[in-house]
Amino acid sequence: MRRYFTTPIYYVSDVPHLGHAYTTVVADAFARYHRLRGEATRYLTGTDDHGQKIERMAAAHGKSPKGYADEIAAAYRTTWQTFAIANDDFIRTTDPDHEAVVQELWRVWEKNGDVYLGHYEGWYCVACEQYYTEKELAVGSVCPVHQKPVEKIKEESFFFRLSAYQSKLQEFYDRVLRETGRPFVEPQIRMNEVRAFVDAGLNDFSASRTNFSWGVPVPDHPGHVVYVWLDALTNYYSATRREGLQGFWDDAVDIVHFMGKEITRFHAVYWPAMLMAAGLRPPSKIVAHGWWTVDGEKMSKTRGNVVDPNRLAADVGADAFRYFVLREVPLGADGDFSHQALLTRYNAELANDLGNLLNRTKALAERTPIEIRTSVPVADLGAAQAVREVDEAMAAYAPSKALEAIWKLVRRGNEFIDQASPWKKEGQALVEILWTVFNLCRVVSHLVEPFMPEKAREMRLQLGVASARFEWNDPWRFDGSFAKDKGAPLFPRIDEERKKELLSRWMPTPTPTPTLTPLVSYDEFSRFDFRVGEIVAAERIPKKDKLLKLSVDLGSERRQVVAGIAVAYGPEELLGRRVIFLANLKPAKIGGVVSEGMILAAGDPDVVALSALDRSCPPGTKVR
Ligand code: ME8
Repeated sequence: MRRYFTTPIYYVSDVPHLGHAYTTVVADAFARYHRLRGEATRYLTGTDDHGQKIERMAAAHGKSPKGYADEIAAAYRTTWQTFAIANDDFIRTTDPDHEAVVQELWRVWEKNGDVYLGHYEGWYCVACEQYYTEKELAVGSVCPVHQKPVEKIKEESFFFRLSAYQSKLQEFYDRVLRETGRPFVEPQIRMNEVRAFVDAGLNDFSASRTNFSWGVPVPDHPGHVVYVWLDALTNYYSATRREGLQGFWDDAVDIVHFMGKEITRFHAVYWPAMLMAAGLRPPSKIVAHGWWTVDGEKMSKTRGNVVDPNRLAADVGADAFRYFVLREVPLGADGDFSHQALLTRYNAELANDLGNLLNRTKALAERTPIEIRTSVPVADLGAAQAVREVDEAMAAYAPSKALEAIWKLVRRGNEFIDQASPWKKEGQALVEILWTVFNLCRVVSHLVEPFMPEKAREMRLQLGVASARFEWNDPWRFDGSFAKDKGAPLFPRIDEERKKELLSRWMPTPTPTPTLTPLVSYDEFSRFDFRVGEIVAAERIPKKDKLLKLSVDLGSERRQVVAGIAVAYGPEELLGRRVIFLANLKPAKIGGVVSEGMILAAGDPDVVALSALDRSCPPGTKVR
């Protein structure tokens, strides 16, 4: 069967982090696994270049949206190279052929009455690129996801007639379950959520924007750009319209979209409806994985705990990262990324179990001056069983289980060496033992390939079987011979000293609590005029790495302020934030720029968090 795997196309708002690397590694493991089994497989990833968020972010960096998107998209491409991601294509929503397909679908939807013109009024969160109803907002009328102020927007807007697709979607979900025995959305818990959402009745959603222009123009309606999610979701289809792939979407292809659970609804409800409305088949499967926290905390720039996969790759190797994230958390469950756990698994499972198996095998061969070639049938130590278990696990979207099955085989190999005592044997008995452990290593090298492609290749090089063919359904069979030259260890052990060094580099150091300063009277305190201020503009100050120039709205006036927060915050994150502002601080020049006031922030000497209000109140409101 032909297979088509995709990741979300990532926003070009920032460079890739742990979460993006995770999804991309997961999808890569599936694509590589199916290729290994000889199935025709395509794998697509890319970037989501459009939308108001990107437009604003680019402006805050003083760049054009396209120029800014180009830089971040390049960082994505480089990162995927580092992680040996074997994608066949990299799509960007600014690719002209993608834009043309979005417009083509739009025309079909409009002709059939699936998009129509109306008015939209609602609360918009730019960070989510999503409208919220009054009810959905969090305490203080802020975005429930970002806790940032939302914007009230009323605009002429096209709508997508999602309401017409309720029963079609319900029937579709039922059909997938009936025909495949598995839910359309995996894991089941996410299917249940989607089903409940659809069963509750679907509303038409806003399908175009008029308040900004960074998007695909709506055909024949100047001033409207296509809603960024309609544009983005279409990527999976538009990529199959590229040269040589005509008809790909119509074929009996297994189309599987991987993503984080937070965007399941877009993929499991909007996307199939969009396709149905265009007379195209829906995808086969949505796989929604869980959410990573880091050392028990939400990952955020403000906390300074965003995990940079490139740094980990440089320190312990890209394949060790791939192995860890795939093995540590069952796909679908939320997970905590613990740096300590990464090192523990590295030493126990990669250096010890797998690395040692190969080292011992090579050492045995070195001490034994015979050619390791045999046609004598010897027991496969469970290799065929491991292959079956990997198949079952991958069919159930459980890569962590596949790795467990492979590790059972690796440990069996180590036990076999212990029990067979090759150092006491000679002649044919010795050849058989050696052949068995070599062959086991060879099988393992193929089984780990989807998960650790570079180390798998290195293993085969060291075994002298780099170009040997592997029969997935007859894994133990091998007619060639093995090489005996000893290579470098696959996974050098990380000793205590290095462990400490790595952990101190990876984990942000907590700031010590300063001792409290002497008491002040209320009179002294009341001389400070604190106000609610809204940050309405933010930019970097050339050659001053720590400083940002802000414009703060105090209701009756605007102030220019220089704030030493550039290490913790990028300018784009600050727009629209309401902070506590000291309004009667004497103006002073900071970094050569006049500053008229001060925003309050936590952290000394380095800022770690900005002050905030837990409910929305207008700029200028007195704070006491
Ligand atoms: O949502 N844990 O892009 P995005 C696990 N452009 N996965 C995480 C994660 C975390 N903490 N953080 C991010 C978008 N991810 C849209 C998608 S698709 C047509 C458009 C991963 O840059 C996860 O895959 O915000 C999540 O779904 C994705 O990054 C969101 O990436």
